[in-house]
Amino acid sequence: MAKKAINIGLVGYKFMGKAHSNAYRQVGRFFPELEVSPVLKAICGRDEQGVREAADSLGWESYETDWRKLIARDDIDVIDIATPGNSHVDIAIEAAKAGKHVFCEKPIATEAGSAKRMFDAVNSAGVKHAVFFNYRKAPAVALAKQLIEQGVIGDIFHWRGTYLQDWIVDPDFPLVWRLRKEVAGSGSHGDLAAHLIDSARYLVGEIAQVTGLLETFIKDRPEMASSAGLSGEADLSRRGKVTVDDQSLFLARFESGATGSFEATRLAPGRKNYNRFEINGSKGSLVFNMERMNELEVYTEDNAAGAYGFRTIQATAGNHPYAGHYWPVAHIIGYEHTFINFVYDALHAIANDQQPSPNFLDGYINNLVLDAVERSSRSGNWEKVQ
Ligand code: SOE
Repeated sequence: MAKKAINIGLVGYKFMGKAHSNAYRQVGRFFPELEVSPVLKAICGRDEQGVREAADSLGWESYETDWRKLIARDDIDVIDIATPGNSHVDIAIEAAKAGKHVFCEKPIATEAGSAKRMFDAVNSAGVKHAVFFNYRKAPAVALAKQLIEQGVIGDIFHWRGTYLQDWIVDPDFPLVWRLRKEVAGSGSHGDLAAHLIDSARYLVGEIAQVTGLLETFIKDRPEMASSAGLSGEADLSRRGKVTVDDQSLFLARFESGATGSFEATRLAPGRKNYNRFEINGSKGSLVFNMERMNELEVYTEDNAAGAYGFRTIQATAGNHPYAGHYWPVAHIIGYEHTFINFVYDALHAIANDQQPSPNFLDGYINNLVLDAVERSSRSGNWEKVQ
């Protein structure tokens, strides 16, 4: 019997637009049990030539150059927001008012006030909503969650998260949108520490208070001549002030009593997408590193005497989350599969009239933590996560 179609309208066609498009195209092939069939109905972007080429290359039936027109179409069921951060709130609120389900890239907003308005809008419209904290959907991270829930590492003492990149260590790398506060809201903080906060909330629990700093080391950069995603062509004749952090560094107390350290930076030469966490508990430890995304390192005290040490689990077997949908054990999967897994979970939830997870409440709490750290970086004090 033909599956019910669910028509997607995607706003944004660059890096995340490409990752999301691939996920909608592939999800039915790897998750045949998904009750609905996503249709790549329309992709939207301001630059007509760019979005037309994207529609062709990414497999969309049509394209729009105005997101309001996309939202007004009655052949769209889900609006997926994959644009820079400052545009999320207006698109999400209009989409919710039009009765569309709303998916949105992380962080959902540039500050918690807008995130709250987005959460209220989807709630009052009674639509489903999801935020693309995709690392929860890596098999090794979902396995870590299962092991913690089974009590394998006991009660958690410490969370230690680091998200290190190095793509702007060149002082002549231009002021792309991720480096402009009015567009991105913050630098490494909202872009990378947001992921650490989400993983910590998913695996350890809610964060009660934080103290930290945001630092900008390279204070000015060339203006942009042209840009796409993480790359950008510099106009070396014009330099502008950098308005976002290069590094975010903070401590946290969890409501559980556990403590945490978080570091995000884009100035760590050699670290390309080093999203790593270590969790220490009363009976063992877990380590994940996105640069080795199929592996989970597990240490438990019950190793045979003398044979102690971290074990490296290949989270690619049929009994590991998501992994059985792809290839035989140890044939490994990649970054794009975290988005396919995400889209499966979100559309499966909608098909069963459930809220996806993570959703705009997770997005709102994430922005509350981000804002608390920003307050602390100004006050020098511990700040509560309101
Ligand atoms: C750039 O820092 C980036 O693409 C982030 O924006 C993504 O959220 C992260 O998953 C990979 O790095």
